[in-house]
Order: sequence, then C-alpha cells, then structure tokens
Amino acid sequence: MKVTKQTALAGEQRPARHYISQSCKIVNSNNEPVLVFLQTLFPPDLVESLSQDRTNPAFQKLSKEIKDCRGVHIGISLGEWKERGGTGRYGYTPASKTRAGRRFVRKHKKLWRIAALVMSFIDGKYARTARKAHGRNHDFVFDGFFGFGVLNITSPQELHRDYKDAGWSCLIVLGDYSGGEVYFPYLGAVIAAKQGDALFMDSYLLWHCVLPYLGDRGSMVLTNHFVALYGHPRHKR
Ligand SMILES: O=C(O)CCC(=O)C(=O)O
Ligand SMILES: [Fe+2]
Repeated sequence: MKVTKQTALAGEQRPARHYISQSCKIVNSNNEPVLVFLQTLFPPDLVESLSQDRTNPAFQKLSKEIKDCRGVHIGISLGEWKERGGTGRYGYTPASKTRAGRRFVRKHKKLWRIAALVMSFIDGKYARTARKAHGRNHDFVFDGFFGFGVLNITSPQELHRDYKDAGWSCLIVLGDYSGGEVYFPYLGAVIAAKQGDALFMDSYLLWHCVLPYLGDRGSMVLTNHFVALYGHPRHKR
C-alpha cells in the first residue's frame, strides 16, 4: 500500500480500510517509510513490567488528566530539552523533575534502547539528528535518543496528529483489551496492535486514533519535539 504526503494531508482518495494484523511497513511515494508495525518487538517480561507500572502507586501519583488534541485521558508526561539555536526553550515536564519520574525512566531503559535501535534502522538520518541533539544532554532522555515520552495510563481516543512531534514516534502498546486498534484514516489502515507490539509512525504527518476498546488499554509514546531537535518551533499554534 502506498500513500503520498499530499494524500495523507489532504485526505483525498481515501482508500478502503485494510485490517492489518501482521508486521508491516507502509511507505510514501518516495519509498520512505511513514509507518512500521512490528509485532512482539519488546520482550514480554519487560513490557509487562512497564504495563504494570501504570498502576504502581509511586508512578500513578505523577499522573494527571491530560486534555489535548488527543482527547481526555490519564497520563504522565516525561521530558526535558535544552536550548538549541537560540530560539529553542529549555524545559522539563513537572513529572520529570521528580525522583519517581527519573526512576521510571531508568527502570525501563532496556525498552528505550530497543526502540532507539529500531528507530535507527528505520531512519538513520533522523536517528543521527536525535542523538546529536540529546547526546551531550542528561541521562534522563530516553536512551539519549527520544527527548519526550508519555505514559498513557488510559489511551486517548480522539483523531489527531501530534503537531509538536519531530516526525517519528515509537508507540509501545500496553494492556489487555479487545478492539482498540490504531486507525490511520488517510492510509486506510487499521492496525491490530497488542501489548508488546511497536508502531513507529510519522505522528506529525499521519492522523491517527485508537478505536473503541473493551478492557485495559494504555501505551507508552516515545518521541522528539520539533523544537528540541531543530531549535525552533515548526509553526505557531
Ligand atoms: O494509545 C495509543 O495507542 C495512541 C496514543 C497516541 O496516539 C498519543 O498519545 O499521541
Ligand atoms: Fe498520537
């Protein structure tokens, strides 16, 4: 299946829904990947421990109700970035200032390592930029690669694009549920992701949402914010 950037943005010629239940790569017209779905990428014990931490009281007290373009859900935002290029900002999310927040990031570092490694295979140029931006930074950044992460204790369900993201995100799917596929309307793709699966996607470009689900569903999103990588906001909003 091919999708051009224009089609993805303008939403013309929407293809039919394809139900995808196997690992796959979706590319644009330049043959560049825009979405890579990898089933059972993460070792089950590591991913189960991450999933369990959604109910860990130490981490849960960092959580708050998040209301944004993704919809209302419960989550913990973790991230920090340092000034680049003069117009960038230096900031921390409140949770990343806490010991519990830092412990969370240290505890699951094997997962961040796997995500960063696979991201480098998918887009080496992006990976080099990300490592350079965060390299001399602090250990807090997820494996010196992803500057920003959100533990979604419950999954947001509104159709959205992550407009602050610098292109790529790695979505680690968590929980035990039925339904809850990730839907990309302009790709016509319904991805049946389960706990332990990974979705690497251009979350800035691609509209996406989680379809209704029964049971417990959450996720961990690792990404980079545009300003952290390139030193200026992509656009005003
Ligand atoms: O929970 C999911 O699977 C998707 C989450 C998402 O798209 C987001 O947090 O931006
Ligand atoms: Fe998203």
